[in-house]
Amino acid sequence: MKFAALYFLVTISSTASYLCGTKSPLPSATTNSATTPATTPIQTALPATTQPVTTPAKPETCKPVVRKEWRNLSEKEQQDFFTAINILKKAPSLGNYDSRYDDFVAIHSTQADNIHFVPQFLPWHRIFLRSLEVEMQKVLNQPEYSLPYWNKALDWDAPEKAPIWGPTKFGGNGQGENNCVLDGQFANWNSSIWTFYPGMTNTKKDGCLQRRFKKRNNITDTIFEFAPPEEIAALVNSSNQYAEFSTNLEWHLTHYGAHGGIGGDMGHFADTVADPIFFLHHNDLDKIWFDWQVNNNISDYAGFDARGEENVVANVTLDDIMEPFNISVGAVMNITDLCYQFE
Ligand SMILES: [Cu+2]
Repeated sequence: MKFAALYFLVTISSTASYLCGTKSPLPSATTNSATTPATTPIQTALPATTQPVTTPAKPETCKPVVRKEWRNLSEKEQQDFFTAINILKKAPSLGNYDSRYDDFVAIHSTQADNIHFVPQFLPWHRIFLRSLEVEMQKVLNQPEYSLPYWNKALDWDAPEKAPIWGPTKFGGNGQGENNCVLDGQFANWNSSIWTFYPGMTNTKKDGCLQRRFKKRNNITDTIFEFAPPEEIAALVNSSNQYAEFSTNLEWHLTHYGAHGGIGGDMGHFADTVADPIFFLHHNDLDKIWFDWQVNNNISDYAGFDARGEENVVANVTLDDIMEPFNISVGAVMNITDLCYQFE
């Protein structure tokens, strides 16, 4: 837990039709109690909880949606993002949570210890983003809708100046004692936090959506630098082995810098999904992984379990099932199989 807390914070200063299948009927909403496989002591320590996932549909041929960088979206496409997220925030949970959006927060929070510092980091976040994208398509009634990404490297030296922020977009820094987000399209969101991470309190905390920008040069409302484009290029070329690349990416400034730099909910290891900027940030990471896959090996999968004191080689295969989506790692290696591509 100490390790996890360090993950985002210390570093700077220093199921649904996830697959193809536009013709298939909407998946029926089901809940199932999490049956996290008890393969490690850490996993067994996770409390059982309601997992509000939708049933995966069977793959069919599909026309991939095209994910675009935020600033390449039209005004309407940007607004579609906010509309969909706010519909989900008002829609009822499929589990015991505050809203359909909060189901996603809870899924990540519940799985937090199974999906970080391990090879599943990248594939799990990929299917997680895809499951949100499918929900957004449904609520917008736009099968062609695609989840945007934020190319953070374009804003690396002054991330607070990125066009995603502002009173008609994501809003800005949190205000007041509790760092509540008071402007933008998520202004005054209630952001209930569940912490299922072992060692943290397993209770819900009602509060606001929080941001607490990590200042650059001690200037108010700035965000500490992200990684510039040449460092992203170096990251993509840092290794031709998935095991190494995945670790490099997870520990790279382009990952932790956005979590810790935006801070507040984003800086929280388990509950980071409470801030919708999470999805644009992780979609950027998904694209970086995809770029690596194209340059190297689309189905390379291996790696280390870095959750303990020492890195150990993890015994993983493409057949491993990702909870609670009940889908194999191998099924998400090629993004075309998940029915999306990047522009
Ligand atoms: Cu995560």
